[in-house]
Amino acid sequence: MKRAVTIQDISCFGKCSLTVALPIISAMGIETAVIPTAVLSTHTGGFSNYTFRDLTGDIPQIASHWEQLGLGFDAIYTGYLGSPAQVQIVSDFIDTFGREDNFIVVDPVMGDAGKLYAGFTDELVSGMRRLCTKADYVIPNMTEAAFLLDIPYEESPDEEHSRELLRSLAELGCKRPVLTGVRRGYEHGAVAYDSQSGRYYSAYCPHIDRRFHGTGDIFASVFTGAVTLGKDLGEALELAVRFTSDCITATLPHADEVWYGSCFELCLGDLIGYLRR
Ligand code: PXL
Repeated sequence: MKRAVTIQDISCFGKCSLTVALPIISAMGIETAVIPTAVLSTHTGGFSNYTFRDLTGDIPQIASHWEQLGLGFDAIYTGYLGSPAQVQIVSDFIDTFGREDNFIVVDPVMGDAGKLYAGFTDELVSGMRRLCTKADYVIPNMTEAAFLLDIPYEESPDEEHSRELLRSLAELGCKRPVLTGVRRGYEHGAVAYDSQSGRYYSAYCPHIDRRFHGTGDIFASVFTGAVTLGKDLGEALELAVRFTSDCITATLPHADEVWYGSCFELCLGDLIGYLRR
């Protein structure tokens, strides 16, 4: 059985980060270990007065216990990290547990719609930029790509411009950047670039003009699961775009009630079905 570890926060209410990654990667038939980086009462998008318990100090202790146990992982997937110090500790974790035959996925979770999430600073952006150079796959949205590249945010670039962004991300040291939120006419999707082979990949689905919280985490979780199962970059991209689109579609009838996340639970059966085909 394949084994992944995902390192990100638990938002106790509001579906994102670990409460999305753990069920999705597990449903894909992969043993999923977790390192919670912080416990929040809710995610930070649209809520105020949320609690935030920082667990940075626990990460090296968990890592050292796992080292004593001789544990290894086929994939290491990092998401929302709450402080520059935490980014550094996660980077150390990658140094310890990264191997020739496993791979690292960094989702540089920092913002959306052109803005950084609450509490995020330039220092965190610089830390994330360094972390990305350790990854085999980096999965920014357009906002995160703009901050990583230090260029103005552009909402939905076309495929040609998004290829330029991919090449710039590769120049920063991201081996295989995957960019989400790309438009092609009435379609919406993601593009990717393998800087070693020089090949580009893209996958699209019909555009739905609604945003739901946590869809980036859904995309990154499915993508990570797919590459952990041995799918190639193109197949992983297709599956992640398709499942994220399924989740958005399933959420539309409930859109007014569920501004805190998308109804991915309704689609997990289909995800398992896609993998059996
Ligand atoms: O979905 C990304 C995310 C993860 N974790 C926390 C967040 C967000 C986005 O707002 O606030 C705590």
